[in-house]
Amino acid sequence: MSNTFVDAYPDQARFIRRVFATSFTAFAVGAFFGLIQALHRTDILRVLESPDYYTVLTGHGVFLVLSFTIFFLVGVYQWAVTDSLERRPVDMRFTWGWYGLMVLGTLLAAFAILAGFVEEIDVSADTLFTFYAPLQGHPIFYVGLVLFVVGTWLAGVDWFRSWWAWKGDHPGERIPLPTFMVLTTMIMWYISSIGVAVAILAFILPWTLGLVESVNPTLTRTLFWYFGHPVVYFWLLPAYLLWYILLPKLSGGRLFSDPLARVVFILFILLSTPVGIHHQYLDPGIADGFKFIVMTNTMFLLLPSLLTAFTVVASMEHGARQRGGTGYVGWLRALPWREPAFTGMALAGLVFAFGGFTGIVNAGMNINYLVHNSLWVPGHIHTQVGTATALTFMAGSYWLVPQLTGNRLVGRTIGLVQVLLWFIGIVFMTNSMYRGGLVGMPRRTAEPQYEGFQYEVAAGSVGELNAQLAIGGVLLFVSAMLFLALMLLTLFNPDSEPIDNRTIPAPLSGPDDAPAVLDNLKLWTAIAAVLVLLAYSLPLASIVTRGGLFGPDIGPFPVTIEESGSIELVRMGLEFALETVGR
Ligand code: HEM
Ligand SMILES: [Cu+2]
Repeated sequence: MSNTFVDAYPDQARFIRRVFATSFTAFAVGAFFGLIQALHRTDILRVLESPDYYTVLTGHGVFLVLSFTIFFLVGVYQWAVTDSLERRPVDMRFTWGWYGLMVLGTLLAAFAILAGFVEEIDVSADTLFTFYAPLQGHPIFYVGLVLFVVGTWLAGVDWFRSWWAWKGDHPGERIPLPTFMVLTTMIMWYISSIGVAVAILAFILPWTLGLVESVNPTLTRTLFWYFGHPVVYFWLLPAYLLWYILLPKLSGGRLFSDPLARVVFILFILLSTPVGIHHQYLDPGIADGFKFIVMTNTMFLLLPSLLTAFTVVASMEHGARQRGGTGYVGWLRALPWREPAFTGMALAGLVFAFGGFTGIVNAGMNINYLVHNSLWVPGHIHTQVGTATALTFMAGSYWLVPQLTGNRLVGRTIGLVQVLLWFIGIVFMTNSMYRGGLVGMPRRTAEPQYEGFQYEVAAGSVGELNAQLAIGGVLLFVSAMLFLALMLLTLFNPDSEPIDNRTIPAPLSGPDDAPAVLDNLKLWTAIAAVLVLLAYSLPLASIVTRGGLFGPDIGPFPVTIEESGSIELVRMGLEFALETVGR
């Protein structure tokens, strides 16, 4: 008799399966768009006109870094809370409610993006996933984003409610580590997503609806990046959760230190938000002094990542030694390398380290000038969220999905090939992107070659870089499709039982070794708020003083939206909704 998650919580498992299916659908579309981009910008195969490249790129960004990652996050967090508190949500209808809101938001945003391909529909949102002014998309796009974010807020409320209910039954007990990670992530998310909510609701949406004449672009950019940096941790922290909770178990051991894990998550609450301006080193209108302070803060963010590297590798070593591994490095051989869930996560961690080093380059105020807006940046993106996160999610699914379905994983060896293919594909593609960026190849363009201009590549050639990018992109796409196929087959593989049970072994150093103050979430939230005020009040005040709340009158660029019937419809819908709520 198996003891899986679905045996204990069948309706929860059904819910999480649905959430994962949504996430994987977004992944499929996004990966397909990625393939189109890789082949188009290297001029190997062009299935679209170049102007449509921006529609594809917007879809790629939004579907992957917002839909795929965040739906996976809410699925994995739902699992983590239920499993570690050993209780169902207070009200399952509420749970389905926020999921429904997130789906509705995604559908609206997806419609606005994809309608850009259809000339007959007067709707488009080629704003890229960094949707600040002066790029302007159709209001439906922003309404969708807002609903999606509100959905995630309610998901957090749901998890906090579960925790409060649990606390009533377990007075004085330490918060179980997985739930602790969920709650701290959500605190970070509440603090940071306020920025994007204000940007959209107060400025961008009224502007696209024609209610205000113009916006202050520096202000909307700053509000966007206020959220735009922490959102990268929102993608990453569920991967951290899997590294801390699942990886030690898969290695055959136990988590090295629960207290260190708690410290890491607290550090993310404190440090994630006050650094967003590091995306604006080249923006005029923000004084160098502020940028310099932000650079210093950013370098502190290395700390939680280094602590994580230490804790996770120590846990793996412990596991390997439990399995008979010996020697300074010889223990590495004793790890379960034939297990795709393990190998995928280990490779993801390796790539993450490399992404961290390139992130230091981006973070440096002076060398940032060298790589800014070049192909280097998507190189960095694909090592971080595109691999550390995405590959961990895929690898984690090889363990989680059998838990959620009660079925044995289909094609373990193919799974191993799949994670290796992703790793090889990312090495090719990002190698090309990093090197291309260093010689000045621009990002976000269908036509990176200029007439009568040659890139000076120190070693190799532009042709070789293009070939690597295209080969890498194809391998990644094949890998993504293999993953999805294995997931589908596993879902339809009844009459089988998973090999593993759901118990997560206790850490070597448990929660009782952690100072009680770590669990004082109110205290950390207050300190985080103070740090945010310190980092942002002066820059924002100076931006508003100089440019005004709604800015000088600037025209939207370049995706102008004409007053049209569909905008009128959205406006009427919003007015109706406001009236209904007001009543
Ligand atoms: C099949 C796998 C993938 C392929 C072939 C691929 C390919 C590409 C290419 C070629 C670009 C550069 C476009 C340009 O600047 O002109 C790009 C950008 C990007 N990719 Fe991917 N990618 C893949 C998977 C992913 C994943 C899994 C993520 C995140 C979870 C991701 C996130 C991004 C982001 C955020 C950008 C930047 C978008 C922008 O500049 O607005 N990609 N991708
Ligand atoms: Cu950042």
